[in-house]
Amino acid sequence: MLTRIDHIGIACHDLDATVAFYRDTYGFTDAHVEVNEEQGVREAMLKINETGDGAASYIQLLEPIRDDSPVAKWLAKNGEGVHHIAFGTDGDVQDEADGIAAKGVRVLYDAPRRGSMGSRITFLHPKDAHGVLTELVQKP
Ligand code: MC0
Repeated sequence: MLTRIDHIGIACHDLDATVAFYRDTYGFTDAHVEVNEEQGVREAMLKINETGDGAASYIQLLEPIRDDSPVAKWLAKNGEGVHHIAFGTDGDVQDEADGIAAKGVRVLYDAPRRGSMGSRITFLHPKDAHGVLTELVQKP
């Protein structure tokens, strides 16, 4: 079952400056930063709150590290802003994806890939989700 908004992904040109904006403007200070080579990003997860299932919600800031990465491509076309929404599942993310695929939505990966903080992730095609790139997340 999808139980929460795990994170909102926001594309940015300068990760450090954008983290500073979220820290100074909103007071979000709990930041986890990592590089995801496969996805072509350096990213920061800013924790917002704990949720009832013991997980949390995050703002995810994404800076491309390669010109051919999805985020670089998206930034070149749209500029900075909301890139995707991610729903968290309390079960197996592949089972969740299979159930959604059975409803006619394209799942972008054959098998889950590594996401932030050791999570297992997959994506749904934005053209099948009313224009929203949608990620499914299973916490480790
Ligand atoms: C592209 N489109 C989007 C979009 N990206 N629409 C809404 N939101 C987005 N983020 C639209 C384009 O405007 C275009 O529409 C159509 O989809 C095809 O886009 P494209 O520019 O030709 O790009 P493609 O087809 O090469 O790739 C799009 C696709 C790709 C969604 C398949 O971006 C992808 O594989 N994304 C999943 C991986 C990803 O985004 N990784 C970065 C976050 P028109 O109407 O112009 O044809 S990594 C992450 O988030 C990890 C670290 C984590 O959470 O742990």
